[in-house]
Parts: sequence; C-alpha cells; structure tokens
Amino acid sequence: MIAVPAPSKILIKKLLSAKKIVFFTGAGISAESGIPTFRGEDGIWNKFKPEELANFNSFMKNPQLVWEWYQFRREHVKKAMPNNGHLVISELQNYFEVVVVTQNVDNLHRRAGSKIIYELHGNIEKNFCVDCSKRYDFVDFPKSESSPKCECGGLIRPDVVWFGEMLPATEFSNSEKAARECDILFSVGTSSIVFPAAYIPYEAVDSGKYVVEINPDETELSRAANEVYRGKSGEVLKNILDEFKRSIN
Ligand code: BJW
Ligand code: ZN
Repeated sequence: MIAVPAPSKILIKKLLSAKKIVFFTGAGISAESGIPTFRGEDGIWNKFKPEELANFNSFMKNPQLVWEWYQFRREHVKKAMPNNGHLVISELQNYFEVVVVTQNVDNLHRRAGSKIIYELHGNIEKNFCVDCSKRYDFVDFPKSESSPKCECGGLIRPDVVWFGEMLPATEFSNSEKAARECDILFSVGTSSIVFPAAYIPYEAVDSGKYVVEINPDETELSRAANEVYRGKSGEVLKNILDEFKRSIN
C-alpha cells in the first residue's frame, strides 16, 4: 500500500496565515464517489468518444443518443455521495473564505455544503430549450422519455458546456478574480488540459500565489505548482485538514 503523502511544514505555515483559499476541481475529486473521470484508464471517454457526445452538432444530429447518455449519468450522479474530498473542502469554510471553482457538473460540492461555487462547465441537473431558452432545471424527466421537447417544439438540452461552446462569462471572470486574490489555490483531480478552464490556476501562479496540486498523476500544471501531492484527493485533503487542526490547537 502506498502511504498517503503528509502535508509539508511550509503548507501548514501558509494555511496558518491564509484567509482566502480557492479549490479548482475536476473529475478526479469525484472519483472516490464512484463517478468515472473522463480520461485515463477508467475514463468514460474510453467507451464514448467526446466528439460524438459532448458537442452541439452531435446533439442536433442524434439528440436521443446524447440525451440518453446524460440521463444515464444523471442517475449515477444522484446515487453518488460526496466523499472526504468534498467534505474536507466544505469543512474548511469554518476557517477560511473558500471559493470552489469546479469543472464538474455533478453537484457534489453543493451537496457537501460548499457555499461559493463557480461551475465552469454547467450543471448536469439543469436544462434549457435550444430554441426559446426556457429553463427546465431539476426536472425529473421520465426514464422512458428520450430527447424531450419544450412547449415551443424545440429540443431540451442539458445545461453543460460542450466543446466549442463559451463558458458562462460571469462564473469565469469571478473564478479568475478569486484565483488572483486568494492566498492558496489547490488544483484537485484535474488533468488540466481543457481550456479555458485550465487557465484558472495560472491566474494564481502569475499573481505569485501559492499553488498546490493534488492528483495521483502528473499533469500539465505540475511543473508550475509550488507543491504537488501524489495521492487520492479524499485521503490527501483529510491529512491536510487533520494536520492543520492539530497545528491550531
Ligand atoms: C484523481 C483521482 C483521485 C483520478 N483523486 N485525482 C486553448 C484555449 C481555449 C480553448 C481551447 C484551447 N485549445 C483547445 C481548445 C478547445 C477546447 C479544449 O480545451 N480542448 C482540449 C481537449 C484540447 N475547449 C473548448 O472547446 C471550451 N470552449 C471554448 O474554448 O470556447 C471558446 C470557443 C468558442 C467557439 C469556438 C472556439 C472556441 C469548452 C470546453 C468544455 C469542456 N466540456 C467537458 C464536458 C462537460 C459536460 C459533461 O460532463 O458531459 O467538461 S469535457 C470534460 O473535460 C468535462 C470536464 O470538466 C473537462 C476537464 O476534465 P477533468 O475534470 O480534468 O477530467 P479528466 O478525466 O481529464 O482528469 C481527471 C484527473 O483526475 C486525472 O488527472 C486523474 O489523474 C485524476 N484523478 N482519480 C484525485 N481519487
Ligand atoms: Zn422552447
């Protein structure tokens, strides 16, 4: 068994003087909740090609296929529970101003109790009509119903950001600001290859902020980070919280 890396003395010292912390998260933080990541050995895109599912043209060409894929993932996400990673981030709100900037669409940060969350790639439980933009958020569409239509006749699509689509402007600019103004940014469970979201940690790097990566594997960000913890986010974050609590008592 590989030991979970313990937090460094420098990190604990940084935490003791920090006020604002940003968590930039990706699919890896939800892996311990049983939600597959996108890429890598167990990634969902080993089975489904992104260009066939995660873009608007594919949806318009085969709405039923894309809708069913999202319905399947919605069921999965609803059954999943927040893990230690989500819960530690939520608990840290007792000590810091915590902003969560997430690429995830799974609602697990919210269900864990995090208050300030910027969802850069949308939310799988929200939907809108492609023609009139009427919203269908948190509607439980019947399982049998594939590719539902709006009352205007337009197709209803999930409110997630597909390839080639713009990220929500306010969420993105708020995230950039939070990264520039924080004391520490943790990049957790993301391959850091999907842009423009992947720029967010670099806002912190360029502003001279302390950047910590938590990921079992090396990523595009690793070399730019001040510290890297190679391990599962639930385990590493739990260690960091426990050591921080010991240091304030
Ligand atoms: C663990 C772990 C454990 C495992 N603990 N860790 C340069 C600038 C700007 C844009 C581009 C650019 N170059 C290319 C682009 C275009 C494109 C892009 O970035 N492509 C790249 C793939 C090259 N970007 C876009 O199209 C974006 N829009 C855009 O650019 O608009 C401007 C524009 C408009 C019009 C024309 C042209 C440009 C939109 C991107 C939208 C991404 N959407 C998705 C799907 C969301 C909906 C859904 O869920 O179905 O978002 S793609 C997918 O990737 C999803 C994720 O949020 C995103 C990031 O993935 P993430 O979270 O990093 O997951 P993985 O699987 O990659 O990594 C998991 C990590 O966890 C791994 O590192 C593991 O090691 C780790 N891990 N277990 C901790 N227990
Ligand atoms: Zn409509």
